[in-house]
Amino acid sequence: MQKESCDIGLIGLAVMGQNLVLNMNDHGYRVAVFNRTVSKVDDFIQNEAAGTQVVGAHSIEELVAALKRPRRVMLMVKAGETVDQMIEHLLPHLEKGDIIIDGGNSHFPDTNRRTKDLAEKGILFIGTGVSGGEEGARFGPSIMPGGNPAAWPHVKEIFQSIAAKVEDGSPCCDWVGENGAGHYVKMIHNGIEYGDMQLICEAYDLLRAGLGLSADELHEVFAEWNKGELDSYLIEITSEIFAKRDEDGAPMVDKILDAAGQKGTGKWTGVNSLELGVPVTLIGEAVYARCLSAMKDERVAASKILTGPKHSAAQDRAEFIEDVRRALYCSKMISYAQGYMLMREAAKDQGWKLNFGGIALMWRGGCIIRSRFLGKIKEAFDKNPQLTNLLLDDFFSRTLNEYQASWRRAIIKAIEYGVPTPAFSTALSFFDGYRAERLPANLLQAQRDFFGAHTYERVDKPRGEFFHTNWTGRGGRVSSGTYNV
Ligand code: NBP
Repeated sequence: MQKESCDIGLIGLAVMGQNLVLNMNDHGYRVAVFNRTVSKVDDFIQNEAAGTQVVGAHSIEELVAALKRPRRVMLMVKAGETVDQMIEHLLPHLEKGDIIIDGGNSHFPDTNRRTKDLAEKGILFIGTGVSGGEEGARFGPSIMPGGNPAAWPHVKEIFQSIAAKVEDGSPCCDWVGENGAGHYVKMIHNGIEYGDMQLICEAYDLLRAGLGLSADELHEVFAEWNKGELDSYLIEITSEIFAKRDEDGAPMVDKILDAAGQKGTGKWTGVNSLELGVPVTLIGEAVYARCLSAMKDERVAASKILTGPKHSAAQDRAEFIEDVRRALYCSKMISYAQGYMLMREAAKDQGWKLNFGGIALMWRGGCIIRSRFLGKIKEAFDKNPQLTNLLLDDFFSRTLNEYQASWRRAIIKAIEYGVPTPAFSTALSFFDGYRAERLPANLLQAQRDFFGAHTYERVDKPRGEFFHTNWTGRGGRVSSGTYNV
């Protein structure tokens, strides 16, 4: 192997790593590769990478020696401790100014820590989200890099050339921000992905319950939806899933056990929303829906004991399908608005300057949540970069106001049918809560003050003045602190 001849090194030859390497190779970059199970290096070079200029290395030392300086090494390995171990293995072979890129789904606090620790050693670290699955990695993913800004000029050209491009040719990749900002935005992307998928599943369940649609009919409905406002990768693949048959000719979707898996990014989003006090209810419900689905045996036992309502089919087929479509679209708007609320709060908390329109553009192509709808989010932030909430943008508010009757009808039907629609329902509750001038929290404050002397503010006094009432006549004069956590 010729020394210092490769543009970039990549460690981790599973599905994402292999496809990213081939993508980089297509764009004229010479890539050196290494994998913990070294036999996979030779296997890759002899098969998928045969005829390319990809170079196989049998040790980290060999990989590093093959790289031009400053060296760029990308990790595409399992997130967590593995990334720290790989960094430890790499460090003795690197020198100041070299760049390590973690392209896995790392948790952003880890990326904050790694960026700082490596900067102290003179190594420039990038933590980047990569989305789009196997096909995205191969032909153009969405790439969300953050970390040490000094590293960005060294990887910008490679990343933007291999990334997906939107209609006008803009790459779905730009600098997100310092430290863990890239992985944070990828986490929100994945959380939103959980939400989108759950919404589609609820639409499917409602259409089955209300109209008894067959897989072929569902294929048609989703294909039709994909031609309009809901045009997106997830609606498109859902339509294709309904068309797929098993070997015996039965719809493949009916052969799959209804117990969902998850790898943690949705949960991280939910936990972060609780930590920052932002009501990201839809993603939370989407995570819980997966948890409930996974309790398969318990549900089967419960189904023998707990009964649901009896119901008849929906009366008007076209109207029902349109109600469900609009419920899905409105709920999706709420989910993205909640995701953006969380990003805004995290940016404040972490000192990141996030470009919200730019993030929508990065998600516009290549990634799993890519959709026509993201163009609307980009437009909203282009019109007003200081927009406090997406729901207040003209397009969003107009659509929600116009579609809400359908959205409410769809949820009423779900309740009548006994079909669980946690995401549709929480979205509508959020909408009704967010637009409420007055919520029942006055009573809640009274309760808190009653039992714990937690104090309350009054409608007839300035904000920030706190009062305590001796509700029973038996309390003392001392109240609790007025801090919020
Ligand atoms: P996996 O997440 O399945 O990781 C497999 C790779 O990690 C293999 O190269 C494996 O080496 C290596 N690895 C493991 Br596992 N433990 C290791 C250790 N202790 N030391 C060194 N290497 C180790 O692969 P993937 O699905 O391609 O994903 C790679 C990263 O990209 C992950 O962080 C994932 O979350 C993220 N991601 C995945 C997708 C997707 O659609 N799959 C999309 C976006 C992001 P081995 O061959 O020796 O076992």
